[in-house]
Amino acid sequence: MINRRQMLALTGGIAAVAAVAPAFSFARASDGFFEITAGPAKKKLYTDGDVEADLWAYNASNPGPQIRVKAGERVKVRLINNLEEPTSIHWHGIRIQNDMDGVAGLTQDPVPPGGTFEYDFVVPDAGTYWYHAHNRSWNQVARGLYGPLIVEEVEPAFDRDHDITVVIDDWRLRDDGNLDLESLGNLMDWSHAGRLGNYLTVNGDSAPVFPLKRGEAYRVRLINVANARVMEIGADGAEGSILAYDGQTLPEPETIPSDPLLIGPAQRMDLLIRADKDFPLQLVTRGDRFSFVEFSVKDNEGAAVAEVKLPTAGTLPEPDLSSASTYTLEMTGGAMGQFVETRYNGKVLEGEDFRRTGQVWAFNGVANLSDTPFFSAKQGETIVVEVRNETSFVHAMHTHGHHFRVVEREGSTVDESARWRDTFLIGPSQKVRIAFVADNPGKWLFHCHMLEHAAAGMNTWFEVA
Ligand SMILES: [Cu+2]
Repeated sequence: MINRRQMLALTGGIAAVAAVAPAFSFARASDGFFEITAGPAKKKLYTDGDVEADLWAYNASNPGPQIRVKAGERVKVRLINNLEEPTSIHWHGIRIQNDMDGVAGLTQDPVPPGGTFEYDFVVPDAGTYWYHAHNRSWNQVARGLYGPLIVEEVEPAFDRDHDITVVIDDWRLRDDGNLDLESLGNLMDWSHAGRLGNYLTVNGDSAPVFPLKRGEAYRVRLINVANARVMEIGADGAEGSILAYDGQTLPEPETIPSDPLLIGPAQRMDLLIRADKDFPLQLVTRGDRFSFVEFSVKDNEGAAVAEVKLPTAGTLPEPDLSSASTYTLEMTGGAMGQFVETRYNGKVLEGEDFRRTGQVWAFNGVANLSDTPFFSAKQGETIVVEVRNETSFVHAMHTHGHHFRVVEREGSTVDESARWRDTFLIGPSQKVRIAFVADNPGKWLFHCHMLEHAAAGMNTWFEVA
């Protein structure tokens, strides 16, 4: 097997080919539904590999077709399942109507092979989102079942030529360039940091180059679709600011810090970039830096540089901490974790049960979903969840149907108070408190977005009446 250093090093050589933001196309059926077919597809990922990789893809494309709509519009998608196993689509970060959330086993039945499902929902907030398979997602997302979902402002702040989507994935490939399927489901990955890849792509390509015009302002939408990799991204040379986290625009842009940008699995970050000279984005890992995308600056031939009107922040209901109901979530399990009695499907796990069931993590002593919710909220109630990570690993916790504020992060001096998020990172032994208004009725998943951790127990759900 190619080791991580060799493979990541491959992305160090920037491709000579200029890649513009890919044009995505859709078949729209006569009844107005976009059709998305999940099925097998081939694509060469590893440029020096011998073979095309056998992927699972939406409309035979990796990433899946880019869905672009405007805030307040309806999205109608007919999912057609041409896979060999059941599937569903989750619309990550959308404050969506519950029965359209796409969580197989909680908000809908999985769509069987040969079956279809019609998603029909309104997107309330402009921002950067994505969609992905939500049945056996540790397997289906790893094979390529995801795509960007971009909700434009009603009056877009940037035109299409100045709005760049950067979908970043890490794949685990074999020497010949095909997917390493044998390692899927490996309990070693499940009980450690999740299934990390050894090869990065951007919009399904190796190290693409995006041309920019000198001095002009661009929005760059970064989306981490990796199963488990927390990406530390060096953006030295990028002059600009952070406009949004997880799809929600900040009231005031933040300056891009000199430290690498930290983007966990499923998280997004929108940057405002204005460049005078070429610069790469680099993955920082174990002290090394690997360029995985380059922005190449061209003269704008004396044309006037357009003024930018910044996007404005949305209006989410602000949590009222004085009246909040507080719940505690203890995360336990995994390698090097303290042993805690764990129940799965109502039964205490012991001995060989862990290996047999693959349930090696737990929330409050329960692995995966139980019949009763973690908590039940009244609609409009402010909820505070105090999450205590009693494990030896970092996690990426995701709430469905709601964005939240991080109101306390143990040991941190970073001011996160202006940010809304749908996914937060929590370090080993760290305590984080989040707060949100439970305003969206239904049954909502709350889970680790390191997909192996979720499959191995880090899943719970809450109910809003
Ligand atoms: Cu995790």
